[in-house]
Amino acid sequence: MFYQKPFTPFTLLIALVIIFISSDSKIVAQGNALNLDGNQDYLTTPHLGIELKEKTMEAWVKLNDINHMGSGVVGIDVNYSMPHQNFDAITYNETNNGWMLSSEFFRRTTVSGSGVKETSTNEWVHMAVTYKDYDYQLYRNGTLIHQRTLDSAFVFPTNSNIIIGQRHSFAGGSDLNAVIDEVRVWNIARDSFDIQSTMNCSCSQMGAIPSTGLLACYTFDDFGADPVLDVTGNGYHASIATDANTNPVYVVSTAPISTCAINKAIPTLGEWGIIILALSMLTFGMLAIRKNLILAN
Ligand SMILES: [Ca+2]
Ligand SMILES: [Ca+2]
Repeated sequence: MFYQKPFTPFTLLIALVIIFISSDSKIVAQGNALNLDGNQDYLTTPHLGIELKEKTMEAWVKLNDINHMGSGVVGIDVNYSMPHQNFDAITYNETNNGWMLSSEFFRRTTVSGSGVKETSTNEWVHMAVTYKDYDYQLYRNGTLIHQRTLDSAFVFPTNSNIIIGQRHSFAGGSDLNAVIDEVRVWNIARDSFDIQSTMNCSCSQMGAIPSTGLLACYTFDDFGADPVLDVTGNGYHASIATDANTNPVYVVSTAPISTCAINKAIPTLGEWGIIILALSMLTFGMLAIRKNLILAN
């Protein structure tokens, strides 16, 4: 007589494998962020060692002072002797117009009309900027708030470095008064989809952030570390500047960085192993059922 269990161990295994493979979200542990006090709190990296023209810089920021003027979040800086210093940076309020792009002598400085200002010290915002030749784009929370197409992109020389929490390294570079997290620098100009799709992701989540073009990423999850680890493996660890007052403080991050979609189009080697194992067990199971049916008849 024909008999088949509605739910065999083999179908259970297959169901588990399918759930595992199709799952596109993984929980990221609550990480840390860095609180900068607006007074000599900033970080710098070793020289990039490559020329940098196209680029993307992004970070989560929670301002401690929404009226602070001219502070830099993240930038690229090369400090020859003046007047040859060059920098590009995401800054807040240098001209009292909220978020903007700053540069040496305002050469590539740009802001949208009256600008976009923050109204709360309790709100995390994601800021991103992309630089292509004659195309600079500034995003707030993944939304384009300003585009400028008047200027060529500056080619930063190999002895440039990443600067975090300061507009520029030369004297007078206003220091950031904010909590920051998940700071990234790319040597490509990312598009809006790419920025939106990864802004809530962390470099600490394996596979969540594309590695192509990613120069440096700081999660600040290496609690207390100085220099702050560049988790890409490219070695651009960010040293905390010597501070004559209160140093930057690591804090538990409340930035909206948690679960994240991961492209599962290509299974990993381990996943291929599980698939092959499951298919083998399924085949043996089918054969066993078939054998039982033959014997039963
Ligand atoms: Ca973090
Ligand atoms: Ca300080």
